[in-house]
Amino acid sequence: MSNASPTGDHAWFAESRFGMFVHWGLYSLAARHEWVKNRERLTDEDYQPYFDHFDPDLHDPDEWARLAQAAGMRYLVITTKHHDGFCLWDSAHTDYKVTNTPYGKDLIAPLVKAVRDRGIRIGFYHSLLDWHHPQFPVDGHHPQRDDEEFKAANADRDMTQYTDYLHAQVRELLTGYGRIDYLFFDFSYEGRPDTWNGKGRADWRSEELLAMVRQLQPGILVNDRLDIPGDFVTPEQYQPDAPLRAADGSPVPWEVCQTLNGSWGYDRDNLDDKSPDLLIRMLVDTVAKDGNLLLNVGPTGRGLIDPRAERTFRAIGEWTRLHGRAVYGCGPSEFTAPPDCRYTQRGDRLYLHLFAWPFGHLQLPGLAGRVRYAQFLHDASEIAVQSIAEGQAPDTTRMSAPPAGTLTLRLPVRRPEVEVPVIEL
Ligand code: H79
Repeated sequence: MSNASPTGDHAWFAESRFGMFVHWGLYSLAARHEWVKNRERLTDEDYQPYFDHFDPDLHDPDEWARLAQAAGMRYLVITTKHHDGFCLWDSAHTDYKVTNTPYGKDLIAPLVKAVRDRGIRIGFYHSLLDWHHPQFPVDGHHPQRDDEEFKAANADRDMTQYTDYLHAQVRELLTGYGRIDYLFFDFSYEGRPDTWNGKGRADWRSEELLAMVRQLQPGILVNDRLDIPGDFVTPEQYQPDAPLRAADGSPVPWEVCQTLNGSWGYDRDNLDDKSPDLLIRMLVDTVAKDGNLLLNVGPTGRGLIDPRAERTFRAIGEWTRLHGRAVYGCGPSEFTAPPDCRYTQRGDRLYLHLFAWPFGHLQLPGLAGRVRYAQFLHDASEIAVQSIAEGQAPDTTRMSAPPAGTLTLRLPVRRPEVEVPVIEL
């Protein structure tokens, strides 16, 4: 793990494999992507109505925790502040916070409690960017990047003052809410033509920030977006094609974050939802490559998870309830899975996930003589197996026979009615 500082408590993280990401803030009222302020070049004044109308009267943190649990998720990560700078907790360092909206109450403490009460781990997402803070220098990602007045005002913006604010708020979050298991900072960027005035470790004072985080919350896991190594790396909306490795070949803990429809914040008119079947395959694919899946939902301005997202999460939960043994605490296998399949493994149990349904037989190279028993996971029904031992002549009466060492599974003609059938070997 040379690429990651080994101080965080990785055991629960690798065991959990599946978490819920929650993007919630003022942009949930705009309901058209969490980057709306940037995309539409909205000024603070344009954005103010969302602050003035933020009143999630139907919000029940236990409902979210229950849904995460029903989906089979073992941790929940909430946006404490996104790039727009709006704070979901009662920070002493700003007025731009939930307690000054019509809602008037802290949202973080009740959520942390609800999540903890259900035995789910809690993580905080915290934006490094801040498009509201008056000292945050305008850069290529800023909504006012094309505004000459704003650029000129950069001369009066003092990054150190913003970074002091960043550190003070992180300190608040890590002292006021009990044990926090996980931190997702977002994000660092080079000074390229499109992100002139990029920001990184020197701007955030990342070493100092990380040292404070670890001192306040020993064992906490911190992601890799401070522009210095963290405890895990974070591909975003992208499935790596193999387990991630450090230069010395050692495994690197990783977590892919994925959206339901391409937007992190609630996006009313975006119907581009991934199916439960696709999302389950993404979860399996992730575990087969030794990673975690952090699946996002963007609740509405009323504080509800919309029915479409809820149906999807419940459908995933149907699958994880029956197939959790092939996910939690599992990792990659030394064996190579046949086409359209993935292997996950825990100890001497090998799990074969079938993304496509084969024609009656499935050949598993290298497994002859190594499998005592095979069964479907969802109903514990036996699967007949036939080994062709090493050195044994293949049956010459057949047109083509599998090579020696292959294990043949005899599958039913009809595909079981689960999203992704799993065979336990
Ligand atoms: O919080 C979620 C996103 O809002 C945030 N990270 C996740 C977890 C994020 N999205 N994009 N980025 C971070 C990197 C920046 C991408 C950009 Fe663009 C590409 C900025 C400008 C071009 C995407 C497209 C955002 C605006 C236009």
